[in-house]
This record gives sequence, C-alpha cells and structure tokens, in this order.
Amino acid sequence: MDQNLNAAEEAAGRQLTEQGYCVLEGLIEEEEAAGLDARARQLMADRSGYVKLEGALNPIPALASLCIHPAVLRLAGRFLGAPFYLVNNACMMWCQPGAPGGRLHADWPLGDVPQPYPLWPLLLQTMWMLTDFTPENGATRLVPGTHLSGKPPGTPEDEGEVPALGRRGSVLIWLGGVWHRNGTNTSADQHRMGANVAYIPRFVHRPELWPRVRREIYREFPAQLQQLLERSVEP
Ligand SMILES: O=C(O)CCC(=O)C(=O)O
Repeated sequence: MDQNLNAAEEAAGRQLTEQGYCVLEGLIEEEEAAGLDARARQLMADRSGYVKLEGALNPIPALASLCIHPAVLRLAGRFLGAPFYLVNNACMMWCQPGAPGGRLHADWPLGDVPQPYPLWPLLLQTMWMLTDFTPENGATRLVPGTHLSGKPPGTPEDEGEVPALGRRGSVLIWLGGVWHRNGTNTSADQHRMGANVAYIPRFVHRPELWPRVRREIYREFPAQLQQLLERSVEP
C-alpha cells in the first residue's frame, strides 16, 4: 500500500494531532452506505433508543471494504506505527429518534492506565457515517484538544463540545483520548447510523474482551484484512 498521505489526508492528520479528531468527506458511495445502514437496521429492528450491534463483521461481512479503506489505513499507520491491528471486530451504533445522548468519555484502554494518560494514541477510532450526521440526529460530539489533557472528562462535561457533522459516506476519525459521546437525537423521524471500526498499535492486546470474527467469514476476507484481524479471529 502507498504510505504517502495525499493533501486532504495530511490536513486530516494535522487536525487529528491538534484537535484529536477529523472528518474525511465522501470516502464511500452514498448507495453503499445506505445499503449497510438498511442491513444494520434490519438486524436491530427489535430494539429501540441508542443501540449497538457488536461483532458486526459476522452478520455484515460487506463492512470489510470500510475496514481496509486506504485513506484510513494510511492515517492509522501514521498514528499507530506498523504493524497495527483491528480491535473489537466492528460495531454498528444506531441512534434512533428520541434516543438520549451518551456520557462523555475517553476510550479504552485509557481507563486501565495511570494518569496522566500518555499523549501517543493507544486507539484510533473511526465512525463511518452510514446516514448524514447532523446536530439533530445524534451526531458524535467531541471536545477538541482534550486528547492532550492526559485525563478523563470532569464536570461540567459538555464544555466546548462540538458535533462531528458529515454527509452519508464520510468517516469521522478520532484518537481514543479525545473526550466524546453520542449526541441526543432530538429529531422526530431522522435516525443516525454509524459503523465503528477501531485500530490498535501492536503493544495493546486484550482479545479476550472482543467478539471474534468467525473463521468461515475470515477465510473469505482479503489478505490485508486477515492481517488486521489476526488478533480478532476465532481460534
Ligand atoms: O455513537 C457515538 O456517536 C459515540 C460512540 C462512542 O462514544 C464510542 O464508540 O466510544
């Protein structure tokens, strides 16, 4: 894979360094995003509010192309070093009309390490926008620059929060240390669907916590994704 970042990715990398998050617009076709959104809603149809589908690569193997999108992998390589791995399979995050906002937090594994937290990333997160992300439908909210604070959020928790907005087919990327949460869905009829795919550097390793990818699904994935999933596949 070409390791060189293009101009948009360089700008995204600077924003990640300074603000802890960035949005890359239009990385996949809207039709592809809409298809994944529809499939995820079908699988969670009996649940309401803010709901998650863990281990999503098993029922939705078509998420594979998101997991190995070259722009994301180039940025992950820049921030995590090589080799890096996919953590926790993939997780669909569905914010239905009326769903409450989440609690502001920094991501695992920071809760397991002493403060001040290290400034280098232990986790690089992505949220693929399978619908538009708007201020009304529960777009992820982040507090810029807090990945440099070395600590988890205190109170008041929403100080300086901004919503990460984008069109369906875009991707939000954040470093695990930046404080964030899902927004409240204040709309009457607009849902928000995200596909969360995360990457770890090689020195972070807790596969017993992760929903594994089934062998028969793993076997069909491209070699590049198989390498990324080495730590997340069934024994
Ligand atoms: O669903 C969201 O927007 C936020 C997800 C989140 O907080 C997380 O994955 O840590």
